[in-house]
Amino acid sequence: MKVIKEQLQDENKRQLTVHKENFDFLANKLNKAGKDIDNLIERLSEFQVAIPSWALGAGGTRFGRFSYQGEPSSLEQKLDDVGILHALTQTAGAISLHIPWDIPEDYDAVRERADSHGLVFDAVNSNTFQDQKNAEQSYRYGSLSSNNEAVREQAIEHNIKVIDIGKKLGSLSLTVWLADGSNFPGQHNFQTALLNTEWSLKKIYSAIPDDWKLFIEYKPYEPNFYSTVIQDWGTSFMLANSCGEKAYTLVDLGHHLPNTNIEQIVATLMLKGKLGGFHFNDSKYGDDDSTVGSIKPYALFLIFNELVHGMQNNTKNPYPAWMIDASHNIKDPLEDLIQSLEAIQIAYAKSLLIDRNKLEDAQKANDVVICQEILQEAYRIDVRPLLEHARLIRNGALHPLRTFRALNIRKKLVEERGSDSVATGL
Ligand SMILES: [Mn+2]
Repeated sequence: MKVIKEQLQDENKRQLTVHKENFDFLANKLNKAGKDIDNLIERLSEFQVAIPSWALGAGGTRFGRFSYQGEPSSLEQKLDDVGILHALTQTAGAISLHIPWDIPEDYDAVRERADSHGLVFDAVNSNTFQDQKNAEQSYRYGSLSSNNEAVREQAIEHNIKVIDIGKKLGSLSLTVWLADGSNFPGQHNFQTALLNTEWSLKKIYSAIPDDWKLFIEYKPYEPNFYSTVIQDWGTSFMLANSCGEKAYTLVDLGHHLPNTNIEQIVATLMLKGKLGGFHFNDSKYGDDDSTVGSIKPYALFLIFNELVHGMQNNTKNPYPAWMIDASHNIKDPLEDLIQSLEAIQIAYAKSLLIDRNKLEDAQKANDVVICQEILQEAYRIDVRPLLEHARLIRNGALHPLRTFRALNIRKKLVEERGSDSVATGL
């Protein structure tokens, strides 16, 4: 299914007068403060965030899963869902596939379908945290880190197959999230597990095409509860350096222990040119994968402050690959993603409004109070009319969530797919 352009425009017309009032008020204020509105709008329009195929169905917990009606049960339907998000928000122009959950049967058809929605294929994600049917080796005790070479070889082969699938779709990166670790003290020889992982990653790296990037994700715990082999950014950074210049660290917001200063990690990695990818979500306790900005929007803004600084100053660092890695358990998955996309754009827009020259002066003068004032001045501006404007000029929805509901999109998806369709892979 597709969002009908005319219906979307009708909705926009109804909301246009209020938008114009709000936009003019804000634009006037920002103009007076010397901000370049056109440039801001352009930056917001350019900012595209990939949607992972696994976020389109309701997520579960280890206690159970409550399906959401009308979930996409094929790769084609997943593309349609991201197409709907992109039509409304104009900021979800890419999809990130998970292999083996999303292996295309007909590559031409899948590429065409994506193209018809204006979507490109972002990073492909491998899976060595589950055993696949008829697999010779089990990942029960690890994959890339396994002390059994046959297990490592199988996991490496899988990653190389994922690269091949990605090549056929036009992806330009592979993300490796390694669940390997140990559950009890003494289970792992930490050094052996790390050396085995390095050995495996180097083999995968040698299959990475020249115009591709390898992203290495880290996470402190879960699914293993005593140790994780790639537990933190330092370990990921070390492994990326040991693989080579096409390997980078990937920061997932949920993959930190509570109160970790993620903005500082971002700054350090960008300074060293090694922040390759970024996964958005939010959390209260652990890797909760909650809606972006739902718990700690100010922390997200501070992270964006460093991302913007890095994008402006660290020319060695590539433009990061942005993705939402959230999956909620009770909300409509598409509404949840619309809320996440909005939160990301809000944090980005606010961080673009930080007066960086003034901040630098205040930092040099050690004027701690003014440093805080400058950040909070930007944070307190309601930037939503800028987001609306950026969507409007790209023929998106002024208000994506309201439009999603006004056009009864979920109801139509249920009619089309049935009330018991379940997203594949979940
Ligand atoms: Mn992630």
